[in-house]
Amino acid sequence: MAAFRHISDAVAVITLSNPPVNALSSALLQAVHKALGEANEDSAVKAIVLCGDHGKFSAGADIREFGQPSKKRGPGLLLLCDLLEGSKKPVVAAIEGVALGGGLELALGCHYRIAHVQARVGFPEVNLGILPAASGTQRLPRLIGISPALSMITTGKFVPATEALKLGIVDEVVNENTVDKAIQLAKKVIDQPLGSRQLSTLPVQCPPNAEALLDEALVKVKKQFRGALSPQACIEALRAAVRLPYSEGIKKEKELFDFLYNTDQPRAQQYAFFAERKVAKWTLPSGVSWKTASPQPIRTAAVIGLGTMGRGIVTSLAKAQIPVIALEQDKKQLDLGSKAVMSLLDREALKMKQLGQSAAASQPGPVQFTLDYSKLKDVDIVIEAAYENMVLKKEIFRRLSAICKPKAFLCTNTSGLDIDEIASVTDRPQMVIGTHFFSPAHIMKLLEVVYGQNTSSTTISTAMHLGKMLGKIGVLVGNCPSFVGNRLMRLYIEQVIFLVEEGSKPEEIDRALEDFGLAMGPFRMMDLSGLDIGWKSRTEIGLTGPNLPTGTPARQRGSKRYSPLPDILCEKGRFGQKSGHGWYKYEKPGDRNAIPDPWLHNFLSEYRGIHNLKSRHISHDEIIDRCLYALINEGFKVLEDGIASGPEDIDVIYNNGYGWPKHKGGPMYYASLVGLPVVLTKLEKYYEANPDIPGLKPSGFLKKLVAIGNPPLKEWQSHLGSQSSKL
Ligand code: HSC
Ligand code: NAD
Repeated sequence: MAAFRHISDAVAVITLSNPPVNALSSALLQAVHKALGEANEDSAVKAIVLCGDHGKFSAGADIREFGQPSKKRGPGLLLLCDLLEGSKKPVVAAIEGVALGGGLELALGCHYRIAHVQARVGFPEVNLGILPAASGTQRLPRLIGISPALSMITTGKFVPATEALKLGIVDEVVNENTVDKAIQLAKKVIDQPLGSRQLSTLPVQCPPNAEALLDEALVKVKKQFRGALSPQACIEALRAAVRLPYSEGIKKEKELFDFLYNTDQPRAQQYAFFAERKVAKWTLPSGVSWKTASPQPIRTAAVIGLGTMGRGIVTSLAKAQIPVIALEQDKKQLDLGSKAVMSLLDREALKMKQLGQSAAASQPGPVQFTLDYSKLKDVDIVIEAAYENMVLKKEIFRRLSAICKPKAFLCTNTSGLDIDEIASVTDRPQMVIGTHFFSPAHIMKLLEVVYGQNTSSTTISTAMHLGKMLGKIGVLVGNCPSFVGNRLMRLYIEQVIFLVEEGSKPEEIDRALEDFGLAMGPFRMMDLSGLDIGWKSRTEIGLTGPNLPTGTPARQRGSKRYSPLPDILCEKGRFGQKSGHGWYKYEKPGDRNAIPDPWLHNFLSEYRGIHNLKSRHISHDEIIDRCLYALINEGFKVLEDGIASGPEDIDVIYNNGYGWPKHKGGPMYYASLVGLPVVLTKLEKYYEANPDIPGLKPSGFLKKLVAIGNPPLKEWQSHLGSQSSKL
């Protein structure tokens, strides 16, 4: 690792080099500091270019060094930014690939910036629970104004070079060798005055309503990222830029950084960052892994079924410029589905345009709509998204097996049916896999990739690679009813409904869990996805409806407690948003604003009367503990069963598919933070009070971890021993 110096016609080129992303480790900062000092001392050098190796400028501070004692660090990043700006010789940043976080701060310290057309810049610190803390919050608004700086710093979005040019972040965008262009510019500006290029000396460009803008942004982030501190701190740092001179603003930036750093949130968010990278490196219990398996190319795809999920999956494939054939069962559904897809694609193209993407990059892949299965004979992959019904899915897979070319991969978007049973009707069970998208499929980042007992490593690798092509985070999981995400969710939903039976109102439970940070409370979520879906599948498996054995107590199935509440709501036509009422009421069907419903409150009182249930006050803490610990307990059972390969996998699934707040790391991380002995004690207490709810019975693995002294999360898997994978 080095920042080597190379002189080209009076221009010193300092290259950041720390593969793979030139993260600004202390060693690299030290090397740059030294090279800059030498360049400034050397009378043959008249100008300096700062660039990055491996086609990237820099992805910012080395996140792996966070939390290490600061005395180990050499010269700080802030000092380096100041030294660059203070250099008497013009410094030009040549930005290729990315200039993110501290990388962009370094570039803002330079006097000029040139970017390659495919480069992206941004301040993603907010996603790591911190803020740009090496002058980013003070220099950026001095360059581009408070409003765009506010948007960039609070969202962490990556800005493409062309947009960065429009905003004034870079001086020039080039299509050819960026370093050569930067050298040319550096030569041109030798001996020119640098005053106007030293951002720290400039006033902040701010409109008269700047304070109001900041107040408005604060309200927005408090609502959108409930409980997350870094977006609020970013706004306060920008407020300091508006109100204070640069030197004072810098002090405030540091104060806010120190404040955030002393909370749990940065560690949780940085854990989530590395967990997302870890899940890409999958390994099967057999030892086969991402390193040894290679993906097959996916040039064309087909999607079966254009309902809620199929539409989003087609859009996602087309957005990734993969040509798609979309197939429906009849003309009416095909017309409905094709209209919906075209409108989604139009919206996506508009979004891309607004983000500054070129027309070519915003152009989706072609979509062909058909009723004819024979059209699928040459596609590389098929994703089935028809109704959740095993008989139907088997019928479709039999047909696909007969029609598709032998090398075509066959995927199902089932939410939890047995992948092996589906694969068993095909001529290629090794090429069958679950690709479980989340709704809306063109937006949600998560893709659960479910492998069956015959699924080959090439198929896994191809499905994981497809996820990457679609901009998703693929997590490989084993095959069991409901896989990982929905398996845990079932226990959580069960608790919230039992809590309503015991005395809570749906809106109280939603508020408690939303205050905790979840994107949406469980009752609003059930109303949004439709209560009838779960009702239909419970009826199909004989938990409700005409096939239920006579004499079954209403609130019991076998020896387990059962709540018929959602079934009764469905019998009354209360399916959620789509019917205008469910757990809440809505102004009209399809409306999104959930209004607490006095009818439901009366109905709940009557229901409790009928079933002799005594209503009691349930505290906010009990709501959180019972719902979350039931979910976490199932997480330990999933690990015990070898269905997920580590707690990080479960956390990535919850962070990206179920609206878990990233500043709390994920459910398993949260359990480690609370302490496993606390989780166990609470579960034991709730299970003792509710012995007919098996979901509250503490998992053996959780007990084992507590018995061996509550080891840190990264060591959990090593204690599984012979309990490991049963697949
Ligand atoms: C920061 O800059 C704070 C500053 O404001 C300074 C604060 C100063 C404090 C002063 C105190 C007063 N560090 O994602 P990939 C690794 S905060 C270390 O798979 P891609 C990654 O783990 C930073 N490692 O590749 C992986 O390693 P593995 C703000 C980093 O092509 C490998 O690189 N910057 C790293 O899909 C490849 O990564 C960010 O938040 C880093 N900064 O995406 C940017 N960045 O192979 C975070 C990456 O061992 N990075 N790695 O698994 C990204 O968004 C993506 O990695 C990229 C590349 C878009 C750069
Ligand atoms: P949906 O009812 O909205 O759509 C299903 C579509 O499949 C309908 O348009 C129907 O006409 C079509 N179809 C049925 N039989 C067909 C056949 N033989 N050939 C071609 N098309 C056929 O269902 P959905 O919500 O999109 O769910 C689809 C699948 O995705 C299910 O397996 C479901 O469990 C799963 N899933 C759903 C969600 C969700 O939130 N809705 C999330 C993840 C996974």
